[in-house]
Amino acid sequence: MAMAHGDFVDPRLLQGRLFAALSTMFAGEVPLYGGALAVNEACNTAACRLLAARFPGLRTDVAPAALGAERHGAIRIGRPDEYRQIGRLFACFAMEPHGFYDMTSVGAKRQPIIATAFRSRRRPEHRMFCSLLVTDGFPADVRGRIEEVLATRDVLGDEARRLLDRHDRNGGLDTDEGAALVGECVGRIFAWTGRGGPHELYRDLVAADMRLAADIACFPSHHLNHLAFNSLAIDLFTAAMRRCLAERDDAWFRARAGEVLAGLADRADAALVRLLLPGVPAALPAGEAVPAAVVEGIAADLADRLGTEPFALHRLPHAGFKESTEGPPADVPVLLRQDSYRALTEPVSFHTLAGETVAGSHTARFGEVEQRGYACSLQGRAVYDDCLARGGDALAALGRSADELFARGQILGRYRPSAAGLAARAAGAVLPAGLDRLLAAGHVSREPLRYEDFLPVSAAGIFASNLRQVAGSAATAPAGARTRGELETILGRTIIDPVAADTETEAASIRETLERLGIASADRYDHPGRDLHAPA
Ligand code: OOG
Ligand code: NI
Repeated sequence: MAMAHGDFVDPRLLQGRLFAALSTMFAGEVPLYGGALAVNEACNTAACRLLAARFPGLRTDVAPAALGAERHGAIRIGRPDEYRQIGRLFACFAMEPHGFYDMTSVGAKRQPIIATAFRSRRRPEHRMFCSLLVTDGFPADVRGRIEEVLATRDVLGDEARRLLDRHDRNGGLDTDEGAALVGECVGRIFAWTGRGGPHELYRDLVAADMRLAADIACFPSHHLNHLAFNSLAIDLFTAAMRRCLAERDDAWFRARAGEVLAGLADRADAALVRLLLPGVPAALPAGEAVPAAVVEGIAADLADRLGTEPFALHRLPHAGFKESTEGPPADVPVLLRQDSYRALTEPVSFHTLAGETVAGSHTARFGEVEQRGYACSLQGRAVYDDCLARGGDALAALGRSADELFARGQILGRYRPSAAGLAARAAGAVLPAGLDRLLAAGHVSREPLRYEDFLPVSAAGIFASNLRQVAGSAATAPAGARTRGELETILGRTIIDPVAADTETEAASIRETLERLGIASADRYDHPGRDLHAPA
């Protein structure tokens, strides 16, 4: 669509173009990424067939974002001023910093970085997790060498700098400028160059188990280290990847796929279907038990498909699949679950300080998949974090379904007056006070919010697994707690607190619901999650 000069291109449109271009770029750089994407599509299709069998008549073709285009990437940055520029860059794509992640203090798998993730506030189908190296726990000489190398590079380049200035001056970019900026992103800023150096520093950092610092300081771009996509059934994807990478055989996969799909059929209530397929209508067709033969048929069709040549991913360079899935277990549908194939060892042409070329390799870029769950309330999140800290066995304290999680005050939701509630109000009926009673009487409905952010402990697990780095070594010792304020100063703007934002979304929806039902005392509602210690 042509635009008159001076008209701005919609930054959300530009965001879609950026991530489509990044996906094409990454598939070109890493063949295994394209292969894994195809595996994910096959698995999501099987999950949709299962859901359509569970709710006959359900249309599963209404949520293209959930089914295919949702992505998050990650980059790692060396200098604070680079980090600030990247914040300005993502603002051109309507992506704002959400959440502060201090990875210097996440226990055994800690890493010397702090981070935020850029995304849109509403409909955040694209995200970029941006890490900043913090070197103050490093030995002074190492730190000096890293800073010296970082000081000389120019990742952004003149053209992107010019476009950012124009964006900030004019309040937007026109179509050509937007296309040019996307071109700089995939052609330069986030691209893998296959070049690195100085080799002396790289060698010493890797020898000192400081691979993350090497990945940042010894390469000329903020190269995308992974681009994760969205799974509707992550255990199915994981099993499929093990099969396609020839870690497991066809018979194993058939049995495992049947098991995963049967579990999904058991757990798929209306809230879960709407979580997985955000576009489907709120009123679902009546559910039916899915016969075992149907589940087996779907699993068999998927297995047949994965047995064909395009899915023979073991023929591509790869380093196997990660040993365990990060996040809550399969039957606790909160926050997010993530898994990945391990980082590939890729050839790099290093330069030395004397300007010679040395052939070497680097192991950092990997492939990730994720499945998102419900957004936790502060209380729910505290239960989850507590479980992690204690080794995970207390997860029984978290509900297994949206109803259970709401009843325990562990997730957040969006409330609406129902048609029946509005009709009762119009007829002059006196409605019961209290959300619980309004919900029970069918005057109000609610739907869980989706978790749209990241988990520091999971992220640390992903880092550690892919860098093959036994973190927590002296080299990465934290130099004291880091703060969100520190990163906000670097960015020159505030970082949105996602839990606070979701909590406010819930509160606002409750206020509006009560108002529309003519219940005035909006500030005195009995919030269903107020009593933390309510029995399950
Ligand atoms: C980022 C790791 C964080 C996630 O999904 O938690 C992340 C990195 O490895 O640079 O992407
Ligand atoms: Ni990730």
